[in-house]
Amino acid sequence: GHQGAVLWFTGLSGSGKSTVAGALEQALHQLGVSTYLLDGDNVRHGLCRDLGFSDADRRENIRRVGEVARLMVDAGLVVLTAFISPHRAERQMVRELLAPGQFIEVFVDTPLAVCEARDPKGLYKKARAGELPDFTGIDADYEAPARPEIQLDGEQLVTILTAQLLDLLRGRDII
Ligand code: GGZ
Repeated sequence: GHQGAVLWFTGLSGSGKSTVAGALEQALHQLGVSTYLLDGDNVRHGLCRDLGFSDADRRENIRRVGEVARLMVDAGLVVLTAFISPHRAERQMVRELLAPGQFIEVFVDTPLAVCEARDPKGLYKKARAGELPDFTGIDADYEAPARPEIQLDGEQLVTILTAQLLDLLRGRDII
């Protein structure tokens, strides 16, 4: 059957969260599944436009996204979120907002050196130059998930990662 759930992507900037979530969303649409993708592009310019990147602001960012995701799950959507969400406590907070089985933590595991080599927006370069303080992986921490529902090798092809996620969703009766 179909049931709502949140796929909570977490990983470094440049790890591939948004790319993989976007590809999964396309695949789900082809299967007729209703989805919504929440990411920095549609959240940090609106709902969370008052927030920056201090620990407190990141925490509030994740709290709001979690609450919105919960409302969308109640509406029956498969919600995909792509936020660094660097702290275990905040991811746990969102997990506890949802019913058991509705929170699927997706760790996009890409080594910092690979993310930094990709540097699609030049942000790592700026951070290394001291022009972007509190940058995750450089001078702000990232706490890798200890027991994510799934851990993806961020150096694999997006099509392979998408297939792994579809298998997981089928196995859990979400699609
Ligand atoms: C990390 C930052 C920072 C700092 C701006 N640290 O690669 P991007 O550009 O597109 O994704 C990053 C995004 C992170 O926002 P999130 O809402 O996902 O962060 S959190 O979950 O921690 O609240 C990056 C950009 O914003 N960015 N400054 N200092 N990433």
